[in-house]
Amino acid sequence: KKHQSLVVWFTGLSGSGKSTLASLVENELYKRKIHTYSLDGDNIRGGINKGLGFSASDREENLRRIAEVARLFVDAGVLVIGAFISPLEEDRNKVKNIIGKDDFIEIFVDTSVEECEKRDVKGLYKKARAGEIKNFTGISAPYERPCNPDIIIKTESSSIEESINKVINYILPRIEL
Ligand code: GGZ
Repeated sequence: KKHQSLVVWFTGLSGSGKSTLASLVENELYKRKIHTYSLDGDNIRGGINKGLGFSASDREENLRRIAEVARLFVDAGVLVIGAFISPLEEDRNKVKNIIGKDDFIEIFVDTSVEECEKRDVKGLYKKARAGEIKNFTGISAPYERPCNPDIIIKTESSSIEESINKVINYILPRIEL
């Protein structure tokens, strides 16, 4: 069965390039008149999940609620793009089960912690190293590489165009046009 609505889920470290990719992919889908909505830390952690932090249990609850919201959007016929670190395989599997495995595409943005730390766009790695941010993924909290992602994007060795094409070419045949 083909769907117009499903969830395209980007997982990877802070600074891996998830949000950048997500927004470029959304642009491409927009050009093709596909109705999308992006969920990310900015519109989730500041609102519905205000009050949740970065302990393992807060991350689990963060992701559970996001999955429930994403499911509602899918029911409403919208293609959801999610960009969350979602560091644990178990939590990602729970997300997948809430959304439904047939409506879930997992994209691993595989950028090494060394590279993310070198980029350090927001200065968070520096703060994490200094102990000013606790439980920081990749430094003082775990990131488990996905066991079986649908797509792996290596931002250190592929161009942004290549990466976008890889995602778009995977999505398009899976949605009704
Ligand atoms: C990881 C943190 C932390 C800690 C604040 N660990 O690069 P950013 O800044 O803009 O995106 C990161 C965002 C991660 O939120 P998620 O909801 O995606 O995380 S999870 O899926 O694990 O629930 C980062 C910022 O929040 N941030 N503290 N300790 N990232």
